[in-house]
Amino acid sequence: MFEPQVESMSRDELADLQSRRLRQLVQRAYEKVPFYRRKMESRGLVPQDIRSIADIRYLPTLQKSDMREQYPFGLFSAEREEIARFHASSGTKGKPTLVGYTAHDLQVFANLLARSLVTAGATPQDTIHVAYGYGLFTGGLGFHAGVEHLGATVVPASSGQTVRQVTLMQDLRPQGICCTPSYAMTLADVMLQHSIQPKSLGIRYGIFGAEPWSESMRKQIEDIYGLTACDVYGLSELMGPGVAIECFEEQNGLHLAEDHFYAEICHPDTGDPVPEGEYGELVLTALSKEAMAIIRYRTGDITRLKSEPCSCGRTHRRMERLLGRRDDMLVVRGVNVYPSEIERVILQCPELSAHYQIRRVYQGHLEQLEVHVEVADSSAASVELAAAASFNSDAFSRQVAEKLYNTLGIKVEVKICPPGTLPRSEGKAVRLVEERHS
Ligand code: DLL
Repeated sequence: MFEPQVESMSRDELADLQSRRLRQLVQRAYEKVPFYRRKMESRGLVPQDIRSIADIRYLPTLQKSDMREQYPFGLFSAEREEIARFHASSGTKGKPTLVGYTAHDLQVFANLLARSLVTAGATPQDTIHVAYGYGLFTGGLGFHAGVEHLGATVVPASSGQTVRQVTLMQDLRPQGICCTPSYAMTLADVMLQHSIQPKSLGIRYGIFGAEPWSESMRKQIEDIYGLTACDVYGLSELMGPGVAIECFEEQNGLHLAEDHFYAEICHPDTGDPVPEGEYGELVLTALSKEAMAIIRYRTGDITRLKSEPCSCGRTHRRMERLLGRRDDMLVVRGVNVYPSEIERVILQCPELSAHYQIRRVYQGHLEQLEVHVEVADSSAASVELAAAASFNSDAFSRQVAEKLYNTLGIKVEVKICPPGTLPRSEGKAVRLVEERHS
Protein backbone atom coordinates (compact mmCIF):
# COMPACT_ATOMS: atom_id res chain seq x y z
CA MET A 1 0.00 0.00 0.00
CA PHE A 2 1.12 3.55 -0.66
CA GLU A 3 -0.27 4.85 2.66
CA PRO A 4 -0.99 1.80 4.80
CA GLN A 5 -1.83 3.84 7.91
CA VAL A 6 -4.74 5.49 6.07
CA GLU A 7 -5.75 2.72 3.69
CA SER A 8 -6.10 0.12 6.44
CA MET A 9 -7.24 2.30 9.35
CA SER A 10 -10.07 1.01 11.51
CA ARG A 11 -13.61 1.99 10.56
CA ASP A 12 -13.91 3.96 13.81
CA GLU A 13 -10.77 5.96 13.12
CA LEU A 14 -12.01 6.58 9.61
CA ALA A 15 -15.38 7.83 10.86
CA ASP A 16 -13.58 10.24 13.22
CA LEU A 17 -11.46 11.57 10.38
CA GLN A 18 -14.50 11.93 8.12
CA SER A 19 -16.48 13.71 10.85
CA ARG A 20 -13.64 16.17 11.48
CA ARG A 21 -13.31 16.91 7.77
CA LEU A 22 -17.06 17.24 7.28
CA ARG A 23 -17.33 19.80 10.09
CA GLN A 24 -14.59 21.91 8.50
CA LEU A 25 -16.19 21.59 5.07
CA VAL A 26 -19.64 22.64 6.27
CA GLN A 27 -18.23 25.62 8.15
CA ARG A 28 -16.33 26.78 5.05
CA ALA A 29 -19.31 26.22 2.74
CA TYR A 30 -21.61 28.17 5.06
CA GLU A 31 -19.20 31.09 5.35
CA LYS A 32 -17.97 31.30 1.78
CA VAL A 33 -20.63 29.93 -0.54
CA PRO A 34 -23.97 31.81 -0.54
CA PHE A 35 -25.57 28.87 -2.39
CA TYR A 36 -24.97 26.57 0.62
CA ARG A 37 -25.81 29.20 3.22
CA ARG A 38 -29.20 29.74 1.53
CA LYS A 39 -29.86 26.02 1.27
CA MET A 40 -28.92 25.41 4.90
CA GLU A 41 -30.92 28.36 6.14
CA SER A 42 -33.98 27.12 4.28
CA ARG A 43 -33.67 23.90 6.31
CA GLY A 44 -33.06 25.77 9.54
CA LEU A 45 -29.51 24.41 9.76
CA VAL A 46 -26.35 26.03 11.12
CA PRO A 47 -22.89 24.44 10.81
CA GLN A 48 -22.89 23.43 14.51
CA ASP A 49 -25.81 21.08 13.80
CA ILE A 50 -23.49 18.86 11.78
CA ARG A 51 -21.41 17.07 14.39
CA SER A 52 -20.51 13.72 12.87
CA ILE A 53 -20.43 12.07 9.49
CA ALA A 54 -23.81 10.46 10.21
CA ASP A 55 -25.35 13.96 10.28
CA ILE A 56 -24.51 14.40 6.60
CA ARG A 57 -28.02 13.17 5.81
CA TYR A 58 -29.48 16.47 7.03
CA LEU A 59 -27.60 18.43 4.37
CA PRO A 60 -29.16 19.21 0.99
CA THR A 61 -27.92 17.39 -2.11
CA LEU A 62 -26.21 19.07 -5.04
CA GLN A 63 -27.43 18.41 -8.59
CA LYS A 64 -25.62 18.68 -11.89
CA SER A 65 -28.09 21.46 -12.77
CA ASP A 66 -26.95 23.41 -9.65
CA MET A 67 -23.38 23.15 -10.91
CA ARG A 68 -24.44 24.54 -14.29
CA GLU A 69 -26.38 27.38 -12.69
CA GLN A 70 -23.48 28.27 -10.41
CA TYR A 71 -21.03 28.36 -13.37
CA PRO A 72 -18.32 29.56 -13.24
CA PHE A 73 -17.47 30.43 -9.62
CA GLY A 74 -20.67 30.00 -7.60
CA LEU A 75 -19.47 26.95 -5.66
CA PHE A 76 -15.91 28.15 -5.10
CA SER A 77 -14.91 28.30 -1.44
CA ALA A 78 -11.41 29.73 -1.90
CA GLU A 79 -10.25 33.14 -3.03
CA ARG A 80 -9.60 33.56 -6.75
CA GLU A 81 -5.83 33.96 -6.20
CA GLU A 82 -5.69 30.69 -4.25
CA ILE A 83 -6.82 28.71 -7.30
CA ALA A 84 -3.85 26.91 -8.80
CA ARG A 85 -5.54 25.10 -11.70
CA PHE A 86 -8.82 24.71 -13.56
CA HIS A 87 -10.18 21.64 -15.27
CA ALA A 88 -13.51 21.20 -17.03
CA SER A 89 -15.67 18.31 -18.07
CA SER A 90 -16.68 18.10 -21.68
CA GLY A 91 -20.25 19.35 -21.10
CA THR A 92 -22.24 17.78 -23.88
CA LYS A 93 -25.23 19.91 -22.89
CA GLY A 94 -24.28 23.57 -23.07
CA LYS A 95 -21.75 24.99 -20.67
CA PRO A 96 -18.94 22.78 -19.39
CA THR A 97 -18.59 22.06 -15.69
CA LEU A 98 -15.69 24.12 -14.44
CA VAL A 99 -13.70 22.86 -11.47
CA GLY A 100 -10.87 24.50 -9.53
CA TYR A 101 -8.06 23.25 -7.31
CA THR A 102 -5.91 24.99 -4.71
CA ALA A 103 -2.26 23.97 -4.43
CA HIS A 104 -3.30 21.71 -1.56
CA ASP A 105 -6.07 20.12 -3.65
CA LEU A 106 -3.48 19.34 -6.32
CA GLN A 107 -1.26 17.66 -3.71
CA VAL A 108 -4.20 15.53 -2.58
CA PHE A 109 -4.96 14.70 -6.24
CA ALA A 110 -1.37 13.59 -6.93
CA ASN A 111 -1.24 11.64 -3.70
CA LEU A 112 -4.51 9.81 -4.41
CA LEU A 113 -3.35 8.94 -7.91
CA ALA A 114 -0.05 7.57 -6.57
CA ARG A 115 -2.11 5.55 -4.09
CA SER A 116 -4.36 4.33 -6.93
CA LEU A 117 -1.40 3.32 -9.08
CA VAL A 118 0.07 1.21 -6.28
CA THR A 119 -3.37 -0.31 -5.59
CA ALA A 120 -3.43 -1.48 -9.22
CA GLY A 121 0.07 -2.95 -9.04
CA ALA A 122 2.51 -0.12 -9.86
CA THR A 123 5.92 0.36 -8.23
CA PRO A 124 8.30 3.37 -8.19
CA GLN A 125 10.63 1.44 -10.51
CA ASP A 126 8.06 1.34 -13.33
CA THR A 127 7.59 3.25 -16.54
CA ILE A 128 3.94 4.15 -17.03
CA HIS A 129 2.35 5.13 -20.33
CA VAL A 130 -0.42 7.69 -19.77
CA ALA A 131 -2.78 7.77 -22.77
CA TYR A 132 -5.66 9.60 -21.15
CA GLY A 133 -6.16 12.99 -22.80
CA TYR A 134 -4.11 15.88 -21.42
CA GLY A 135 -5.76 19.28 -21.14
CA LEU A 136 -9.00 20.30 -19.52
CA PHE A 137 -9.92 16.63 -19.06
CA THR A 138 -8.67 15.44 -15.66
CA GLY A 139 -7.43 12.02 -16.85
CA GLY A 140 -4.05 12.90 -18.40
CA LEU A 141 -2.70 15.48 -15.98
CA GLY A 142 -4.22 13.60 -13.03
CA PHE A 143 -2.38 10.37 -13.75
CA HIS A 144 0.72 12.27 -14.81
CA ALA A 145 1.06 13.90 -11.39
CA GLY A 146 0.34 10.57 -9.69
CA VAL A 147 3.12 8.76 -11.55
CA GLU A 148 5.57 11.53 -10.68
CA HIS A 149 4.48 11.56 -7.05
CA LEU A 150 5.01 7.81 -6.87
CA GLY A 151 8.55 8.32 -8.17
CA ALA A 152 7.98 6.23 -11.29
CA THR A 153 8.68 7.33 -14.88
CA VAL A 154 5.83 8.87 -16.85
CA VAL A 155 5.32 8.75 -20.63
CA PRO A 156 2.87 11.63 -21.25
CA ALA A 157 1.47 10.18 -24.47
CA SER A 158 -2.00 11.77 -24.18
CA SER A 159 -4.64 10.55 -26.63
CA GLY A 160 -4.43 10.19 -30.40
CA GLN A 161 -1.54 9.56 -32.82
CA THR A 162 -2.01 5.90 -32.14
CA VAL A 163 0.76 4.60 -34.40
CA ARG A 164 3.27 6.82 -32.63
CA GLN A 165 2.03 5.56 -29.28
CA VAL A 166 2.61 1.98 -30.33
CA THR A 167 6.18 2.80 -31.41
CA LEU A 168 6.78 4.52 -28.06
CA MET A 169 5.54 1.47 -26.22
CA GLN A 170 7.78 -0.82 -28.25
CA ASP A 171 10.80 1.36 -27.52
CA LEU A 172 10.17 2.35 -23.89
CA ARG A 173 8.65 -0.94 -22.66
CA PRO A 174 6.29 0.44 -20.01
CA GLN A 175 5.17 -1.85 -17.20
CA GLY A 176 1.84 -0.03 -16.94
CA ILE A 177 -0.66 1.70 -19.18
CA CYS A 178 -3.46 4.11 -18.25
CA CYS A 179 -6.21 4.90 -20.77
CA THR A 180 -9.90 4.34 -21.46
CA PRO A 181 -10.78 0.68 -22.06
CA SER A 182 -12.05 1.53 -25.55
CA TYR A 183 -8.72 3.18 -26.38
CA ALA A 184 -6.90 0.07 -25.14
CA MET A 185 -8.88 -1.84 -27.79
CA THR A 186 -8.06 0.78 -30.45
CA LEU A 187 -4.36 0.50 -29.57
CA ALA A 188 -4.50 -3.30 -29.77
CA ASP A 189 -6.19 -3.04 -33.16
CA VAL A 190 -3.43 -0.84 -34.54
CA MET A 191 -0.77 -3.15 -33.12
CA LEU A 192 -2.34 -6.15 -34.83
CA GLN A 193 -2.61 -4.22 -38.10
CA HIS A 194 1.16 -3.71 -37.87
CA SER A 195 1.73 -7.39 -36.99
CA ILE A 196 2.72 -6.56 -33.42
CA GLN A 197 1.37 -8.90 -30.78
CA PRO A 198 0.19 -6.73 -27.83
CA LYS A 199 1.50 -9.45 -25.49
CA SER A 200 5.02 -9.01 -26.86
CA LEU A 201 5.17 -5.55 -25.23
CA GLY A 202 5.23 -7.14 -21.78
CA ILE A 203 2.85 -4.61 -20.16
CA ARG A 204 2.08 -5.93 -16.67
CA TYR A 205 -0.94 -3.88 -15.64
CA GLY A 206 -3.50 -1.50 -17.10
CA ILE A 207 -5.60 1.12 -15.31
CA PHE A 208 -8.76 1.68 -17.26
CA GLY A 209 -11.74 3.91 -16.60
CA ALA A 210 -13.57 7.14 -17.45
CA GLU A 211 -16.27 5.21 -19.33
CA PRO A 212 -18.48 2.19 -18.68
CA TRP A 213 -16.98 -1.20 -19.53
CA SER A 214 -17.98 -4.73 -18.78
CA GLU A 215 -16.36 -7.73 -17.14
CA SER A 216 -16.18 -9.36 -20.59
CA MET A 217 -14.29 -6.35 -21.94
CA ARG A 218 -11.84 -6.69 -19.04
CA LYS A 219 -11.25 -10.32 -19.92
CA GLN A 220 -10.70 -9.46 -23.56
CA ILE A 221 -8.18 -6.73 -22.78
CA GLU A 222 -6.36 -8.97 -20.28
CA ASP A 223 -6.17 -11.81 -22.82
CA ILE A 224 -4.96 -9.64 -25.69
CA TYR A 225 -2.26 -7.87 -23.68
CA GLY A 226 -1.50 -10.49 -21.03
CA LEU A 227 -1.90 -7.87 -18.28
CA THR A 228 -3.92 -7.33 -15.12
CA ALA A 229 -6.64 -4.76 -15.77
CA CYS A 230 -8.05 -2.64 -12.94
CA ASP A 231 -11.05 -0.35 -13.09
CA VAL A 232 -10.54 3.25 -11.96
CA TYR A 233 -13.38 5.66 -11.27
CA GLY A 234 -13.57 9.37 -10.79
CA LEU A 235 -15.21 12.56 -11.94
CA SER A 236 -14.10 16.14 -12.44
CA GLU A 237 -16.67 17.54 -10.02
CA LEU A 238 -15.07 15.69 -7.11
CA MET A 239 -11.44 15.70 -8.28
CA GLY A 240 -10.85 13.53 -11.39
CA PRO A 241 -9.63 9.92 -11.54
CA GLY A 242 -8.63 8.27 -8.26
CA VAL A 243 -11.92 8.58 -6.37
CA ALA A 244 -12.05 4.76 -6.37
CA ILE A 245 -9.93 1.96 -7.80
CA GLU A 246 -9.80 -1.82 -7.77
CA CYS A 247 -6.93 -3.60 -6.07
CA PHE A 248 -4.99 -6.01 -8.27
CA GLU A 249 -5.33 -8.70 -5.59
CA GLU A 250 -9.11 -9.08 -5.99
CA GLN A 251 -10.18 -6.97 -9.00
CA ASN A 252 -13.60 -7.10 -7.48
CA GLY A 253 -15.07 -3.71 -6.67
CA LEU A 254 -13.31 -0.36 -6.42
CA HIS A 255 -11.98 0.84 -3.06
CA LEU A 256 -13.25 4.36 -2.45
CA ALA A 257 -10.68 6.80 -1.06
CA GLU A 258 -12.94 7.23 1.95
CA ASP A 259 -10.60 9.53 3.83
CA HIS A 260 -11.36 12.16 1.15
CA PHE A 261 -14.74 11.14 -0.29
CA TYR A 262 -17.88 10.12 1.53
CA ALA A 263 -20.21 7.89 -0.47
CA GLU A 264 -23.93 7.30 -0.14
CA ILE A 265 -26.40 5.54 -2.42
CA CYS A 266 -29.82 7.00 -3.07
CA HIS A 267 -32.84 6.08 -5.13
CA PRO A 268 -32.30 7.72 -8.55
CA ASP A 269 -35.88 9.04 -8.74
CA THR A 270 -36.78 9.95 -5.17
CA GLY A 271 -33.32 10.72 -3.79
CA ASP A 272 -34.12 8.66 -0.66
CA PRO A 273 -31.38 6.46 0.80
CA VAL A 274 -31.59 2.82 -0.32
CA PRO A 275 -30.96 -0.13 2.02
CA GLU A 276 -27.30 -1.13 2.35
CA GLY A 277 -26.00 -3.19 -0.55
CA GLU A 278 -28.73 -2.18 -3.00
CA TYR A 279 -28.21 -0.51 -6.36
CA GLY A 280 -28.89 3.19 -6.70
CA GLU A 281 -27.29 6.50 -7.54
CA LEU A 282 -23.90 7.28 -6.06
CA VAL A 283 -23.85 10.49 -4.01
CA LEU A 284 -20.42 11.85 -3.15
CA THR A 285 -19.02 14.49 -0.82
CA ALA A 286 -15.50 15.86 -1.29
CA LEU A 287 -14.47 16.01 2.37
CA SER A 288 -11.14 17.76 1.99
CA LYS A 289 -11.42 19.88 -1.15
CA GLU A 290 -10.56 23.51 -0.51
CA ALA A 291 -11.25 25.26 -3.80
CA MET A 292 -14.89 24.22 -4.09
CA ALA A 293 -17.53 22.93 -1.74
CA ILE A 294 -19.02 19.75 -3.21
CA ILE A 295 -21.47 18.33 -0.71
CA ARG A 296 -23.71 15.33 -1.46
CA TYR A 297 -23.28 15.55 -5.22
CA ARG A 298 -25.75 13.41 -7.18
CA THR A 299 -23.30 11.82 -9.62
CA GLY A 300 -25.91 10.15 -11.84
CA ASP A 301 -23.76 6.98 -11.68
CA ILE A 302 -25.51 3.74 -10.75
CA THR A 303 -23.72 1.26 -8.51
CA ARG A 304 -23.87 -0.32 -5.06
CA LEU A 305 -21.51 -0.37 -2.10
CA LYS A 306 -20.08 -3.33 -0.28
CA SER A 307 -18.46 -3.35 3.11
CA GLU A 308 -17.10 -6.91 3.25
CA PRO A 309 -13.40 -7.06 4.13
CA CYS A 310 -10.99 -7.36 1.19
CA SER A 311 -8.02 -9.74 1.08
CA CYS A 312 -5.73 -6.83 0.17
CA GLY A 313 -6.13 -5.51 3.73
CA ARG A 314 -7.68 -2.17 2.79
CA THR A 315 -10.56 -1.19 5.03
CA HIS A 316 -12.11 1.36 2.70
CA ARG A 317 -15.45 0.23 1.30
CA ARG A 318 -15.77 -0.86 -2.29
CA MET A 319 -18.22 0.25 -4.96
CA GLU A 320 -19.22 -2.19 -7.62
CA ARG A 321 -18.22 -1.56 -11.23
CA LEU A 322 -20.72 1.01 -12.56
CA LEU A 323 -23.86 -0.36 -14.09
CA GLY A 324 -24.16 2.86 -16.08
CA ARG A 325 -25.37 6.40 -15.67
CA ARG A 326 -28.87 7.43 -14.73
CA ASP A 327 -29.14 9.34 -18.01
CA ASP A 328 -27.50 6.51 -20.02
CA MET A 329 -30.28 4.17 -19.19
CA LEU A 330 -32.49 3.70 -22.21
CA VAL A 331 -36.13 3.14 -21.71
CA VAL A 332 -37.09 1.24 -24.84
CA ARG A 333 -40.76 0.43 -25.11
CA GLY A 334 -40.99 0.56 -21.33
CA VAL A 335 -37.97 -1.66 -20.65
CA ASN A 336 -34.87 -0.28 -18.92
CA VAL A 337 -31.67 -1.08 -20.79
CA TYR A 338 -28.11 -0.15 -19.87
CA PRO A 339 -25.57 -0.10 -22.71
CA SER A 340 -23.21 -2.13 -20.49
CA GLU A 341 -25.61 -5.09 -20.63
CA ILE A 342 -25.49 -5.00 -24.43
CA GLU A 343 -21.70 -4.98 -24.30
CA ARG A 344 -21.65 -7.99 -22.01
CA VAL A 345 -23.72 -10.02 -24.49
CA ILE A 346 -21.69 -8.94 -27.51
CA LEU A 347 -18.40 -9.86 -25.91
CA GLN A 348 -19.65 -13.30 -25.03
CA CYS A 349 -19.76 -14.05 -28.78
CA PRO A 350 -16.24 -15.01 -29.90
CA GLU A 351 -17.14 -14.15 -33.51
CA LEU A 352 -17.67 -10.50 -32.57
CA SER A 353 -15.21 -7.73 -31.73
CA ALA A 354 -15.43 -5.14 -28.96
CA HIS A 355 -16.19 -2.40 -31.51
CA TYR A 356 -19.87 -1.66 -31.35
CA GLN A 357 -22.35 1.17 -31.42
CA ILE A 358 -25.92 1.34 -30.21
CA ARG A 359 -28.29 3.32 -32.43
CA ARG A 360 -31.65 4.49 -31.30
CA VAL A 361 -33.58 5.03 -34.47
CA TYR A 362 -36.83 7.00 -34.53
CA GLN A 363 -39.00 6.61 -37.62
CA GLY A 364 -42.07 8.73 -37.05
CA HIS A 365 -43.62 7.28 -33.89
CA LEU A 366 -41.72 4.03 -34.17
CA GLU A 367 -38.62 3.46 -32.12
CA GLN A 368 -36.07 0.81 -32.94
CA LEU A 369 -32.89 -0.15 -31.12
CA GLU A 370 -30.05 -1.24 -33.39
CA VAL A 371 -26.74 -2.70 -32.37
CA HIS A 372 -23.99 -2.34 -34.97
CA VAL A 373 -21.04 -4.54 -34.21
CA GLU A 374 -17.91 -5.51 -36.09
CA VAL A 375 -17.06 -9.11 -36.66
CA ALA A 376 -13.78 -10.08 -34.97
CA ASP A 377 -10.87 -9.56 -37.30
CA SER A 378 -8.33 -12.08 -36.24
CA SER A 379 -10.25 -14.50 -34.07
CA ALA A 380 -9.98 -18.09 -35.09
CA ALA A 381 -13.74 -18.25 -34.94
CA SER A 382 -14.24 -15.59 -37.59
CA VAL A 383 -11.65 -17.15 -39.87
CA GLU A 384 -13.43 -20.46 -39.58
CA LEU A 385 -16.76 -18.77 -40.05
CA ALA A 386 -15.64 -16.87 -43.10
CA ALA A 387 -14.17 -20.02 -44.55
CA ALA A 388 -17.27 -22.03 -43.99
CA ALA A 389 -19.60 -21.60 -46.93
CA SER A 390 -22.46 -21.98 -44.49
CA PHE A 391 -21.69 -18.66 -42.81
CA ASN A 392 -24.63 -16.48 -43.28
CA SER A 393 -24.51 -13.10 -41.70
CA ASP A 394 -28.31 -12.79 -41.55
CA ALA A 395 -28.65 -15.98 -39.61
CA PHE A 396 -25.81 -14.94 -37.36
CA SER A 397 -27.39 -11.51 -36.73
CA ARG A 398 -30.56 -13.25 -35.70
CA GLN A 399 -28.63 -15.46 -33.27
CA VAL A 400 -27.05 -12.42 -31.61
CA ALA A 401 -30.42 -10.63 -31.53
CA GLU A 402 -31.88 -13.64 -29.76
CA LYS A 403 -29.12 -13.59 -27.14
CA LEU A 404 -29.81 -9.88 -26.59
CA TYR A 405 -33.51 -10.56 -26.31
CA ASN A 406 -32.89 -13.23 -23.67
CA THR A 407 -30.86 -10.79 -21.58
CA LEU A 408 -32.64 -7.49 -22.16
CA GLY A 409 -36.18 -8.60 -22.80
CA ILE A 410 -36.59 -6.44 -25.89
CA LYS A 411 -36.19 -6.92 -29.60
CA VAL A 412 -33.01 -5.42 -31.03
CA GLU A 413 -31.94 -5.25 -34.67
CA VAL A 414 -28.35 -6.50 -34.99
CA LYS A 415 -26.15 -5.38 -37.91
CA ILE A 416 -22.88 -7.21 -38.34
CA CYS A 417 -20.25 -4.95 -39.89
CA PRO A 418 -16.89 -5.76 -41.50
CA PRO A 419 -13.77 -5.15 -39.37
CA GLY A 420 -12.57 -1.55 -39.20
CA THR A 421 -15.82 0.10 -40.30
CA LEU A 422 -17.13 1.58 -37.03
CA PRO A 423 -15.57 4.73 -35.51
CA ARG A 424 -12.59 4.13 -33.21
CA SER A 425 -12.29 5.76 -29.81
CA GLU A 426 -9.36 7.90 -28.76
CA GLY A 427 -10.87 8.80 -25.40
CA LYS A 428 -14.34 8.14 -24.11
CA ALA A 429 -16.13 5.97 -26.66
CA VAL A 430 -19.43 7.24 -28.06
CA ARG A 431 -21.54 4.11 -27.70
CA LEU A 432 -24.98 5.57 -28.24
CA VAL A 433 -26.18 7.61 -31.20
CA GLU A 434 -29.68 8.75 -32.02
CA GLU A 435 -31.10 8.89 -35.54
CA ARG A 436 -34.37 10.59 -36.43
CA HIS A 437 -36.15 9.95 -39.72
CA SER A 438 -39.42 11.71 -40.39
O1 DLL B 1 -13.79 10.63 -16.51
C1 DLL B 1 -12.30 11.14 -14.70
C2 DLL B 1 -11.52 9.92 -14.98
C3 DLL B 1 -10.40 10.00 -15.78
C4 DLL B 1 -11.89 8.71 -14.44
C5 DLL B 1 -9.63 8.88 -16.02
C6 DLL B 1 -11.14 7.56 -14.67
C7 DLL B 1 -10.02 7.65 -15.46
P1 DLL B 1 -15.33 13.18 -16.16
O2 DLL B 1 -14.89 13.48 -17.54
O3 DLL B 1 -15.83 14.29 -15.32
O4 DLL B 1 -14.15 12.56 -15.33
O5 DLL B 1 -16.43 12.05 -16.25
C8 DLL B 1 -16.98 11.47 -15.10
O6 DLL B 1 -17.33 9.37 -16.27
O7 DLL B 1 -19.52 10.36 -13.63
C9 DLL B 1 -18.91 8.34 -14.88
O8 DLL B 1 -20.19 8.46 -15.48
C10 DLL B 1 -17.87 8.10 -15.95
N1 DLL B 1 -16.81 7.21 -15.43
C11 DLL B 1 -15.66 7.56 -14.86
N2 DLL B 1 -14.96 6.45 -14.50
C12 DLL B 1 -15.73 5.39 -14.85
C13 DLL B 1 -15.58 3.97 -14.75
C14 DLL B 1 -13.47 11.38 -15.62
N3 DLL B 1 -14.51 3.41 -14.22
C15 DLL B 1 -17.95 10.40 -15.47
N4 DLL B 1 -16.61 3.20 -15.22
C16 DLL B 1 -18.48 9.66 -14.26
C17 DLL B 1 -17.70 3.76 -15.77
C18 DLL B 1 -16.91 5.87 -15.46
N5 DLL B 1 -17.87 5.07 -15.92
